[in-house]
Amino acid sequence: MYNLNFAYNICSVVLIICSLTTTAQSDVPRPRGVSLSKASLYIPTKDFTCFDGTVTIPFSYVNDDYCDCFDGSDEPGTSACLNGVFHCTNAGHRSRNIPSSRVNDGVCDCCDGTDEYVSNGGCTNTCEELGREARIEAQRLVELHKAGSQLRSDLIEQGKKKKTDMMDQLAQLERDKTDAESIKLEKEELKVQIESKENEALKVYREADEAERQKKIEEEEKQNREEAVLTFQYLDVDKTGLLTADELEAKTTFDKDKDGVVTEDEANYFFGGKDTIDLQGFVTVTWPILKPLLMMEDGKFRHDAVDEDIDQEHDIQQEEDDESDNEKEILNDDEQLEDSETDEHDELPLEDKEEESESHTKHLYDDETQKIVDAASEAREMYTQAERTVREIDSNMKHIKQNLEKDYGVNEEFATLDGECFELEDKEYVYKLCLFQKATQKAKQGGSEVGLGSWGEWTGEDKNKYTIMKYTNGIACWNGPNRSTTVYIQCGLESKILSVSEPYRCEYKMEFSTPAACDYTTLSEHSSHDEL
Ligand code: MAN
Repeated sequence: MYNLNFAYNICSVVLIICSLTTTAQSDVPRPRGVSLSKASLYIPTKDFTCFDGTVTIPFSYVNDDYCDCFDGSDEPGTSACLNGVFHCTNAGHRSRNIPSSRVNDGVCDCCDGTDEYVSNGGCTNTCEELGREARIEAQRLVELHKAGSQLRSDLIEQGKKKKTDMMDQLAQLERDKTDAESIKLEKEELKVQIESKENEALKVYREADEAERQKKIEEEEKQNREEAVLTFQYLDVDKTGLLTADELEAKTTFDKDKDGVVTEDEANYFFGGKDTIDLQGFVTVTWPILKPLLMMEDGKFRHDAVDEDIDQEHDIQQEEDDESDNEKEILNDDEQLEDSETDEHDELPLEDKEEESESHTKHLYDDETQKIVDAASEAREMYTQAERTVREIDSNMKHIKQNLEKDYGVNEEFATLDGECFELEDKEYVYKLCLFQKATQKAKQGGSEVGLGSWGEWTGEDKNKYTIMKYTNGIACWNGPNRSTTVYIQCGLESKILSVSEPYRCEYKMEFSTPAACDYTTLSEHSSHDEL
């Protein structure tokens, strides 16, 4: 509706003059419903050829209330053809074409009432009045455009300056980038050199670390085996060197289904499918399955529970068993194991551990190595900084290039509005338009901002290109398309949102006024041209 309004407004000056011309020439004889421009195609002394050239008929067939032409051109003043066009002269106002099917339909479409000639449809001629209003509106627009044109000129000047500044900045950034890249290269070379030295200097420390790591692994393996052996000896009640299902009977850890009985099948599971298992088998087959179970039972994934579990059973057995001394020894050994494990499992948070090991290794370097390590850290830091500088320059350049590519109007009149944000509240929402960036909506009762679209393009037609902006790809509508916003731009002395509506779900419409749209020259060009 607005774009029509806009075209209407812009052209109203033209049309007022047109209507004057029409009045002056309205006496030219022509069939009813024919415009002045088409009058020469209807010559009463000649046959009439339909506009599409398909049929030629005697002139008397024109407006005889029978449709002879496929294009309806023989019946401009009747409703006989579905596709005909009736021209209202509308003297005093702007002339108008309506579908000829509306002729004599009882509705006054032309302000001069000529479309309702049979009954005269009770139509009164309102053209003078409407024309007067239109002339006042046209005058208002002329005044508005005049008043806004100085502001527009300022915006053009600022816009052009903004573009030139951006180009200068880009040129400067290009120079900066060349420098920054050579610095980066230099820092990289330094880093590579010193890192190679560092690598060499740390070799001996790395080897020592690796040896220490290996040693630790071996110790752990040894300790694990010892634990396994102690557990085996403890479970091997009859000291035959072979574990049997009977020996596991009272040990709840092996009672997988927790039914209170350790069956042969359950024992076999721990014996790798066999009826018995010897120490070697226990260490390699049983212990890897058993240990995690014992740790889990404990709830800490530690060995303590095994021991407690086994200790309890052990206590019971002690009363029955004569070999209690031996078991006491095992218990003592277990306690020792527990102690050493507790130390080991006293976990520090990972970061602390890393810090600890870092500072630990730091202090281990000899002075010369430490100097090299410090120099390498510094070189790495310098390189990272140089790299960051290049990245920052790249990102600035990208941003400026994007802006330089934006269409800010024929004279850059919209350039200064880029990034300017305007708000308008209705009952439910606060709408925000950041020109050439995005449109958003925020519910007054709370919640986050909803994107109604990002800057897309100008979509006005031809001369009116810079009257419609499209913002697309907003947040997806529930079961619908992505939200989008169409902004209709008109001349106004102030840049602001005039109205917001949602004519279709998730398709928003904003009316926006700005002096940037006060193109007085176009307006006066129209009027002077039409006056002629
Ligand atoms: C929100 C708002 C409305 C929109 C609905 C669609 O409530 O963005 O503008 O119509 O979602 O579900």
